[in-house]
Amino acid sequence: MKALIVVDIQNDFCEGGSLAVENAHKIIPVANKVIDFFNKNHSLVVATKDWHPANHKSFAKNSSGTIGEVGILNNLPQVWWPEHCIENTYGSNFHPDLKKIENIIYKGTDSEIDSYSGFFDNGKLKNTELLTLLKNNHISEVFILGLATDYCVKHTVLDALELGFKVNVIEDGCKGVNLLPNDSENAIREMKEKGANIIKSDDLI
Ligand code: VGL
Ligand code: ZN
Repeated sequence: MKALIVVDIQNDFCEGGSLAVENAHKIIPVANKVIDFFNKNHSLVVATKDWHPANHKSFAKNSSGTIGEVGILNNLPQVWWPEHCIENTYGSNFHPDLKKIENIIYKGTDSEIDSYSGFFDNGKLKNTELLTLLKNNHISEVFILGLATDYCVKHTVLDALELGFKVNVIEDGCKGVNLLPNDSENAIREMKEKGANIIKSDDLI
């Protein structure tokens, strides 16, 4: 069985948001088309939400860091981010044009550690409900799109591969942060090298 994983298409990662990804809005019609396709086929659709408490230590201001620079959090390298996706705020809502998704996985809820992957936090200390949901639905193959290519999409894809899923990345359904100009390109290359199929939404539908 196949599932679609829609990663973090939330207001703060879109135009006008506090951690806006360039051209993020361009993936919304792609995401909606693919969501429709999975719904029509009665396949599982699940969305992740980056969901931080206001005191989350990945926020530069909570760790005396500088936005965009790398420090250490919980013994792991940590990019210091602007405040984003604070639980129950406008910024953490899904983009208003995104089709409704019933299954939602929350990540980044522990203030002490960041969580890019939809499966585990960055230290792999705790897991979300995502793997259980996929197992309960007998899923062996996943299709992944969303924001951001170079962080949450990449880490979700790499964990899905390690967990033994067949993984397809819908490239036109992803956009990246690109702190360095080639970050998204490099992320796509790394996902491909580690076994992900890089596809276009038109290949699917
Ligand atoms: C993300 C940076 C910080 C993402 C989340 O969704 O890719 N990036 N938190
Ligand atoms: Zn975050």
